[in-house]
Amino acid sequence: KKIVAALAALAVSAAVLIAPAQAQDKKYTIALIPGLTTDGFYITMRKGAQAAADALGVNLVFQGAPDFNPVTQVPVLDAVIAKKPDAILIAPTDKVQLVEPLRKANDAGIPVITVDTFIGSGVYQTGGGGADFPLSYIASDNVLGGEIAARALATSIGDKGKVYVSNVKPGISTTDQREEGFKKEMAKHPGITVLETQFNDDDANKAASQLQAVFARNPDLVGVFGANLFSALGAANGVKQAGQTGTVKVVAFDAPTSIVDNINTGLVDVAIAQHPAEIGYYGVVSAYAHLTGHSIPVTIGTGFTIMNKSNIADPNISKYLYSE
Ligand code: T6T
Repeated sequence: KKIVAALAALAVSAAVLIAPAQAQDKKYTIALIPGLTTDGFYITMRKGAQAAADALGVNLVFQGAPDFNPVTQVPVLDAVIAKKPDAILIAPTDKVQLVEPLRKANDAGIPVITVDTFIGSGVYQTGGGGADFPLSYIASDNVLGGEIAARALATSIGDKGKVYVSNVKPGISTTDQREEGFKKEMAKHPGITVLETQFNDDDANKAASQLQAVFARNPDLVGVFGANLFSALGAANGVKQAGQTGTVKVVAFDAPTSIVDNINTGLVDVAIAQHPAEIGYYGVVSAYAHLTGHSIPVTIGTGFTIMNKSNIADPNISKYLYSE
């Protein structure tokens, strides 16, 4: 009887001990604001974020603008701040223009983590003020990505001839860094001339017409680096429309599913896939770790997968193609 009574008492005290812990179990809401909603890169990032949210019992809100533009992203951010989520993950569409809008979130006590792109210099938590308030930056190494692209293009064109970068617009951390890495590497290839960058505002049609205009001015053009998904798809279409498939080589950043056909037909030589699902997953995990009292790394670097004709059929490679 004594033993039963003791066990019962133990059970009661255990229940008392457990109950407050359960009562504290808060369901966190984490908002993910992409660069834009209709981009396979961010759609894939959302999937990774959702996988982590499901595993951790977090409520994930995905809210973004239809285009990659601070003018449309800032009102979305303001609306998200007004709903007071527990944390914000955001791909800021401009290094400078998103600083003050994001400071509002930080001042309201909402932790900010940037995914894919950064604000300021991308070096956070230095104590230096300015744009260093986000807790963490989770992304690809975009300078390295640009260097990889340059080496691939140099190989494709036999290390000589004229090339250019098809890019989005200045002020975006990712695509600025890709161009920087590309030019840094190309400086080591004296036989290659890098022509003036063409900015397409993330419009594939514009990138296609620019390719044709550059080719008209430079009939000896041998290559182009498309510095993001729409730049690359557009530049590749431009090459096709100019009837230069295989003659003007294309190296693409990003890996939408349509890149498979472009690789198989020889329109695109190499695609550099980022790992957006990984960025989303670790974004949510980091926010959750912070919210539950753990310290988190100030940067998390995610990887690349290099795709070409010889490996694109391999499931270990094709699994990195982006979702639609
Ligand atoms: O390349 C990605 C992303 O990394 C960049 O910041 C913006 O463009 C993409 O979303 C592709 O369209």
